[in-house]
Amino acid sequence: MRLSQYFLPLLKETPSEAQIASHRLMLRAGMIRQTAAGIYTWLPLGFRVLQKVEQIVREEQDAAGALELLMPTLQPAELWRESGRYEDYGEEMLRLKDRHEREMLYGPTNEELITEIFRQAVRSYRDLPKNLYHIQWKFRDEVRPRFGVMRGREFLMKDNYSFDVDKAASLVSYFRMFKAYMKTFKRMGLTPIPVRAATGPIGGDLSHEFHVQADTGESQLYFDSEIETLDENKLDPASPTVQDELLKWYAATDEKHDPAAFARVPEARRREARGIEVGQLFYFGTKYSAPMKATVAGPKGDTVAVEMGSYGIGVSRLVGAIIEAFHDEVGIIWPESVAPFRVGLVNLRPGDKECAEAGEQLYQRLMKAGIDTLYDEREESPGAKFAAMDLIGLPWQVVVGPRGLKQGVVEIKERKTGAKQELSPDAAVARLVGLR
Ligand code: 5CA
Repeated sequence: MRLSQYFLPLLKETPSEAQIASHRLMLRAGMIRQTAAGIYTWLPLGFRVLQKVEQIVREEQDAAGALELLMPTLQPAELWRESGRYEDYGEEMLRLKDRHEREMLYGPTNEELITEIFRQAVRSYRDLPKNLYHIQWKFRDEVRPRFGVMRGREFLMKDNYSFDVDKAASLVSYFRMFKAYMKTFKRMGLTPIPVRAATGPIGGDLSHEFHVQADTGESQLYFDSEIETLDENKLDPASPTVQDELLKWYAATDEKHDPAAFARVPEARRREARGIEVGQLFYFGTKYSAPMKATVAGPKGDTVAVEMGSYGIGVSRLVGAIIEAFHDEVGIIWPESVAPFRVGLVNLRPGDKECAEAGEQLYQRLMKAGIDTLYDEREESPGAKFAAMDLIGLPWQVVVGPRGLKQGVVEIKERKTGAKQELSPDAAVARLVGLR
């Protein structure tokens, strides 16, 4: 992509409404614009990151055996009356009426709708287990939308729902998601902290939240530092002791915190930190299937309400959380897996014939090698170009300038470390291809 043809409205000044780094940087780097309180437009650069995050989430869901579908954002109120949540959900639910005066709502989550889809189709335990997910916008009329996409009113969530014949099978589905979540967040460069959590309006009696540590996080965490090195590959979701294995390491939100149990963790391993909740798992048994009559014929010819769990990932929140984890005083530092482009190619003198030719050639070769490149060929001062590249945080910068070209070299800079290296254009391309 040529920067002169791109849509990248950078801000020089720090917007006064932004209180945390990720919100500030997303506005300054031209990733988002606020449309209304807690409602954002994703500009091209931000949208590329959102799609990368979404794709990682999707791949790990698919790998765990979940099936993607797409439910609508608008739902009929009757479904929520069946579960009893239409009244319970309160002010956070955005309610509306269509032209026939039918009561509708903008979905804050989808337990009722998926239960409706399931009960229409599945009749026998032989069709279980099933695990269905979608990645769709949600709306929650939060009292205090804040911190940009971190606590929005409209936000993108991956939510899935498992259906099993009994509790034991449902817990296997739960811990399969536990594993998938660990993998998902690690692929984004994050160190997820899974903690035992309260269930809130979703309900149920077993829940874990996954957190990213950040001083600006809204949750208080208490955990054993050993949980930071938890290797999900060693967890067997089908093992009856998997729950106990996880309980070995103390990890809880403040709602579930037990100071006496925490005190038994060796002092050197006790951590108290702030966290950003990027995902949550719920096991809630028959909370929805019983009142909504989502039943199947069981193995003994009896009729059983299916056992369910639901699992959410804050896809749009993750973009903010990743920035909270990876930035410095001048800008964002994208992990490669979610970077909007891998390389920023900076032409210091696009008006100069040699620079123009060398820059164009490099750009073509990088693109041909399948390396997403943002090519800055604008007439701007070098200082402004470097500042823009550091701000938007692409993992690699390649700088073409008249002085280097005289010696047959371009400069490669790694955004994360600031380490610079002079290489011939050939070697530079080979290096960037090889690093992938
Ligand atoms: N039905 C369940 C699981 S599918 C559910 O709704 N869970 S949730 O309430 O925990 O939301 C799932 C994830 O969405 C959260 O972990 C969080 O990362 C994200 N999320 C929740 N509220 C917001 C919000 N206001 N803004 C941005 N992300 C949010």
